Amino acid sequence: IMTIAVCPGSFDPVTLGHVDVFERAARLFDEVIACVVYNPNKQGTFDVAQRRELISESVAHLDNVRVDDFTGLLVDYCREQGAKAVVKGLRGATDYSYEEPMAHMNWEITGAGSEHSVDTLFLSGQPGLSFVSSSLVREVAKLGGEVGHLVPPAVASAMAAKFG
Ligand code: COD
Repeated sequence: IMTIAVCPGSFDPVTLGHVDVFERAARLFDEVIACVVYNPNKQGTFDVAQRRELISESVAHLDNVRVDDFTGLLVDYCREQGAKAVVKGLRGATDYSYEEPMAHMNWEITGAGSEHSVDTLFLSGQPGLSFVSSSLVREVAKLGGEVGHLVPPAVASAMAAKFG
């Protein structure tokens, strides 16, 4: 049986912190889906198609990672894809306090151990990237700071094109 994991996020834009999580999940599962989960009422900085494209370019070296997008309840998407696991990166205790109730909720509403239960696995992010978030990277880039070493090359180019 093929093991499938979903790595969900806003990825606006994808950073090297996210790519580290995709790479590590790709070692553990047969197939990994990097899924842009978006809110149709929120515009975001990059549109969904561009976020997907930037992820695709950043995971071109990983042949068992594919890219998708979704709006709605994450566990519905997982069931649709046959994924029993959500994999997320943790940058520390603050991420954990935000993620823990979602992990429990997703487990509970999928039947807490039933055939379709969705579990959440946390990977501890690389300490050297623990300060990296999409929002800070955007802010620094917008204000003219150098973030090229914190994002994949495709993202650095896209931000240069967008913010000048
Ligand atoms: N190192 C390690 N991990 C990192 C790093 C880093 N430097 N940066 C980010 N991460 C992790 C984050 O902790 C997060 O887990 C993931 O990468 C994605 O990050 P973001 O910022 O792109 O995405 P978020 O946090 O905005 O995504 C939230 C979701 C869209 C996944 C969440 O809101 C969701 O599941 N929504 C769907 C609706 C739903 O089902 N709601 C009910 C939930 S119980």
